[in-house]
Amino acid sequence: MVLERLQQMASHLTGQVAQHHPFDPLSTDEIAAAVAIVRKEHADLFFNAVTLWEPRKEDMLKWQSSPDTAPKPRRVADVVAIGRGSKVYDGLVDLNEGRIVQWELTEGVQPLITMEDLQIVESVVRKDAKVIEQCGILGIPESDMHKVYCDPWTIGFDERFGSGVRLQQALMYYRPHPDDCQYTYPLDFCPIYNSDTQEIVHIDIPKVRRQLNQAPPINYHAEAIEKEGGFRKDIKPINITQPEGVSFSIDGRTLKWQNWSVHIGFNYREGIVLSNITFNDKGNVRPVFWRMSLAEMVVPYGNPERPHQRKHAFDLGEYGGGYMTNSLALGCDCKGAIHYMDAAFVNRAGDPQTIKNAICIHEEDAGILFKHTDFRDESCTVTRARKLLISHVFTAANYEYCVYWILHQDGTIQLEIKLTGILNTYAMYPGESAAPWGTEVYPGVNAHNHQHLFCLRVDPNIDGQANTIFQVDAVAGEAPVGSEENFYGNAFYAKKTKLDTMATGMSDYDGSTSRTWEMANTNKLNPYSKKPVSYKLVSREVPPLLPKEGSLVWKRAGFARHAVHVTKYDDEQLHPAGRHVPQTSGEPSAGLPAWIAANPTASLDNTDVVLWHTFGLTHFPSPEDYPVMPAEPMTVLLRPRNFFTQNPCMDVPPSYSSTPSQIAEGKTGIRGIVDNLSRLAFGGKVGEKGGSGDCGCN
Ligand SMILES: *[C@@H]1O[C@H](CO)[C@@H](O)[C@H](O)[C@H]1NC(C)=O
Ligand SMILES: *[C@@H]1O[C@H](CO)[C@@H](O)[C@H](O)[C@H]1NC(C)=O
Ligand SMILES: *[C@@H]1O[C@H](CO)[C@@H](O)[C@H](O)[C@H]1NC(C)=O
Ligand SMILES: *[C@@H]1O[C@H](CO)[C@@H](O)[C@H](O)[C@H]1NC(C)=O
Ligand SMILES: [Cu+2]
Repeated sequence: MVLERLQQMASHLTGQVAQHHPFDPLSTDEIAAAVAIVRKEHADLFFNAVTLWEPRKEDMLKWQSSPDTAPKPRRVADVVAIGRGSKVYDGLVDLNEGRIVQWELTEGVQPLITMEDLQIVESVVRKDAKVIEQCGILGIPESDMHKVYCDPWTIGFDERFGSGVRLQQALMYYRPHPDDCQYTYPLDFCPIYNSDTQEIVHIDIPKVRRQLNQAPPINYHAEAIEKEGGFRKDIKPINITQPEGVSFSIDGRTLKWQNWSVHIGFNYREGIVLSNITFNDKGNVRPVFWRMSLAEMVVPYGNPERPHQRKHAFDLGEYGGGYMTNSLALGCDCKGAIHYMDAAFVNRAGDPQTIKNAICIHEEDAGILFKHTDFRDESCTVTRARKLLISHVFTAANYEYCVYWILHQDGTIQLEIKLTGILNTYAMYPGESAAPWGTEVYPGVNAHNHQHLFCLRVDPNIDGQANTIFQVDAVAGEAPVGSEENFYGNAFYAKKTKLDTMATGMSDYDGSTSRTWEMANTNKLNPYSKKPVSYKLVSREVPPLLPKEGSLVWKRAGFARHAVHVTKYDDEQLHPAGRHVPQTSGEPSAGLPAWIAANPTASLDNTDVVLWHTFGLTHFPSPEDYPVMPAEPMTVLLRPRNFFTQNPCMDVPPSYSSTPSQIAEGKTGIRGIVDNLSRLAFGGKVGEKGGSGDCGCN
């Protein structure tokens, strides 16, 4: 009977499997099938992740070049399951064949903490006698335990407990009223929770106690603002109208827009994954990037008092940027004509789950694309830009991360991340100074210094897989003033340094040389510049990892030691802090440092390489960040350099264009139509202050 059902499911699935593009995330049916196949052989497990095991690049390239004769890469599920006694199983399930192809018990690791793992902790904490006792010491009676909350974090690594048992640390808070912001009322102790036995196994209690904050609540929700005098009334609506719809199309999960083509994937860990990014250059479809994602991040906090050293969440590797993703709403998260994509995951029990509207795709006006006026005669060309955004937003306990992958018409790809949400906070005792490791952002609320360091993984495919990475520095000519080569001393140039082996393929940021990195195809020169076709990584928010060499964070977050690491491509290398991140000791460092150590002499010259870029910001909190932070943006650009033979977007229709001859023949110049280009703000007549004219432009 069971077998029959499985066979039915399998034949139904074979049809399904055939339809998918090999890069598509697993569908809910495929997740259910993978779970059923695992269950057939292994009972009594709960599921941590069932996600697409991406096709091997070699197979994918073969299929791409001869889709009719080469086999289409199979659909394979990458499974992480947890058994009794914190036993971790890593497996692969071939969905085409309906069988397990790999199944291993992995010792000494802990897979990431899911939302379900997190949800349980609060109820356990509230009932725990020792926690109740600690709350009592801070002035919270047992009858108020329902007002006690916790943000369960991964424990990071605590040398007292190691990595054999699955643990979380509960950052404790209090809400006088359910609608109050708990971060105003942090509690000073930190229970440690065992996920396996679902009990509190230890409580870290500071030497100096900090009583419950007595400051009045400060909140940001609408009800609170109404009570504080209400909202400002001087905001007029801005309506976005796209009367003819959008300028992009989507076939399966492949998006086409303005010469770009990109496959949009999604997984529980990285969130959005962009694959097979190509640019149609006058009919010639040119590969640009094979795969791009946010692969990891770490948020180290800078307060040395124990146990705050444990606060350094790897939000992707320890929680999953996909698992924590929000369902997006029109007019709130994105505005205009939107296309959404859902995301499918497994839950603990093995059932498929869907997050509706996890990805938002839309266009926005992007200001001037290019413009030039001939100052002699008012002839002018001005063209407006638009951009296409592929975005998702995830909530990591107190923080929100808004991730925007942006395509531009000039061939640029931009990754913008906005940080918002709420600061992580800690309690203070009377007279305590938060400085220098934190800031008192509200009476009695200490927000610790911290960094947000993101790791962007870029697999370049600049006119092919054989690429080379150069560090580029703007430097003065070496020869001294008065020398023959540099007599006036004004010489400067772009100094290129090849990152040529794994051991030397790393580079720090240097703002003083406007350092950038070039991903180049040295086999192909631009016919004009005679320079290799390339894409340049421009990133200016690149703080060094502040936890010192040899520190716990330095050991665990090896990827963050340098702004750029380059590795030789390996299908297995997706997670720069390791496949299973929670409770790693960093001894030895997993991920990038291990890969480099294993293959130090591997050449990175003119071969298939991957660039890992760590960027972000160092956050010294301030009262303006409280009780909710206005979004702070950060940007990374990937710009074509010597890739095209001219500005690639001159065929975007201009808003206004005239030539000197047309002006000479009487066409109105740009100054003549100035007031006609847009509706003026105050609706008056042309020529008057605040005049209005009909739009003379496109
Ligand atoms: C990558 O995209 C190009 C079109 O832009 C397409 O021809 C090719 O088949 C795609 N490759 C894969 C593996 O989907
Ligand atoms: C603008 O949008 C608002 C809110 O969506 C709507 O109520 C209003 O009618 C719109 N106005 C126009 C002119 O389309
Ligand atoms: C962009 O694509 C269009 C066709 O969609 C083509 O006419 C145009 O030449 C392309 N532009 C560039 C710069 O390749
Ligand atoms: C600009 O607007 C004025 C008044 O509405 C009109 O007389 C003039 O012809 C317009 N110019 C153009 C170039 O459309
Ligand atoms: Cu911050």
